[in-house]
Amino acid sequence: MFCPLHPNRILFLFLLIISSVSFADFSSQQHLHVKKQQMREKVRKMFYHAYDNYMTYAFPHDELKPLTKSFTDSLSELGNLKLEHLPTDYNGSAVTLVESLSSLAILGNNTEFEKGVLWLSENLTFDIDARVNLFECNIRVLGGLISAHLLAIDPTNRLIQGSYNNQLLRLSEDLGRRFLPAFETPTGLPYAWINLKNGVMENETTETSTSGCGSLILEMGALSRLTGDPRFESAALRALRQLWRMRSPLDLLGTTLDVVTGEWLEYSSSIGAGVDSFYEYLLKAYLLFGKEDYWQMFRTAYLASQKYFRHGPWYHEANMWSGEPTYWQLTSLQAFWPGLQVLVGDVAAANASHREFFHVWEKFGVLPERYLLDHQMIHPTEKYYPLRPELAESTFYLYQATKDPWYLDVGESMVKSLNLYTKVAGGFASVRDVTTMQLEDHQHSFFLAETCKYLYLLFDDSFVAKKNYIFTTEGHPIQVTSSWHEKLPESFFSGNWTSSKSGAWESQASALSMRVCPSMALNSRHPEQQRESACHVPDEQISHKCWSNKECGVDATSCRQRICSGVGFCGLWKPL
Ligand code: DMJ
Repeated sequence: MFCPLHPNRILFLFLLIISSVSFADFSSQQHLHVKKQQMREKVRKMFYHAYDNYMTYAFPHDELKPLTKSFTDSLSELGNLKLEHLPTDYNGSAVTLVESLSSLAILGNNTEFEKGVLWLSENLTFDIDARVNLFECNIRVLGGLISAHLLAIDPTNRLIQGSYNNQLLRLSEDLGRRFLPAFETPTGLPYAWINLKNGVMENETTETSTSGCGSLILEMGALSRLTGDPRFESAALRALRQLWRMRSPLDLLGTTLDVVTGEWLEYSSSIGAGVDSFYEYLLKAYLLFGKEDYWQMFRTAYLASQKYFRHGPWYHEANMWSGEPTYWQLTSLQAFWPGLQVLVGDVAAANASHREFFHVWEKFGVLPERYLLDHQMIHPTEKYYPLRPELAESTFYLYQATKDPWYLDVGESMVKSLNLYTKVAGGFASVRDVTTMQLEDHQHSFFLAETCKYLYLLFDDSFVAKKNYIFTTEGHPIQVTSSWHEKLPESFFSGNWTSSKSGAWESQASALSMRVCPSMALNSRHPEQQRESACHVPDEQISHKCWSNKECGVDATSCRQRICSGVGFCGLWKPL
């Protein structure tokens, strides 16, 4: 029997539904809150297990050997330098401590931060007869010191109780000066190796990588701004411009090159090892300094990478001259790319790739260094996982952009794996072979600088909230300030993140997204479905009709140029 409801009953039912919906909402928010809190504590424990063991068994040497509870002086070992080159009384440069400072600040451990700063102020010296890798020393030591200096002088952080007299800045300046002879080449491209005491060594190799000479601008630029000495920024910028001039007509760069002749040595190009942070620094230099130049270079390089490397969610390697695919491999370093894509607002592409990386992580328990995409198998010799941070980093950025709790689950699963497979009594050990989970006696400093930091920030972003930090490639935060930025505060760029709200969907996206792909509608009803790839260029006519190729755009999924068919329609036609 049909029984019409009394209006009061309708009202009552309506209120009941509303309250149960909001109760469900409330309890799921509560659940999220509790989960975040628990996970944050788990990551905090991980950090201190790694840090305390380093301080007990390795400090002041560079890195911890967690299986034998001993140390390695990796700053000078990076790139297989023989230890005989070092003075006998060399005790290391406390690289892991330098790398840990910004993480300690993020964890809110003011006491340990201050202790570390004071110890380094009194004991760290770069006047050592050691040949170091310029790129590694720049991102780990110079970046670590500059970031810690900026955190120490930031009155809102109150990290230092006593007085701080810019000791870390003076150390940074000293180190930066020792870098400068590396740039004295006919091309301005720096040598990959430099002796901290004696400059470039005789018969030094002239071979370097694209990332090696194209990812110095953040640290050296910041150093110039802080000291007033323009030489650091000029040297890094000159190298970057030279590298850019050497790009192919397809806007691709190779992987290795000669700093004296300026010739490419390895033509295969990718977003992974040997090139990765070059892309990252173009974008982040734009975010930090606001120079239009950086944006133009980044945009061109980014679109070329989408066009020639991307295959669905994957990125293969390609020949820089022909654009033809060379190696169909996933490398674990590539996993930073989705994080970078979030910064440009290319969230859909970021999400798709991130899922594939996580799929491989799940398949093995951790991410193998190299995975053959065409054979769906692990690379026969690169089966290791050295506690790399890149997947955690991208997971953090994607969670910031979407607030999709799925990314928290990803983080939880990573934390579980790290504790299960890599935690030992003496710290966290790298995995030598992900198929057997056999361990290796090395805890890289980036585990503290990046892996633990990004996992912590995933569950507790209070440190970054309301502040515009960019993170260097080694995870060291540098705040974006108007005094360093060409456009702030007048420009559109009012923060790293802009919020957009539409119905139930609330998201944050980089303000830059509008620059990459203006057709991305942030306020549409289902933005998660509508977000497009950055490379998308619509056909001129909605009907897709055309007279010539010029009227055709770029396909959003494959990033390939659409062409005009014989009967006058744009499409991804195979050439006849
Ligand atoms: C880090 O030292 C930096 O992120 C670098 O750019 C490449 N990756 C390692 C850690 O995997």
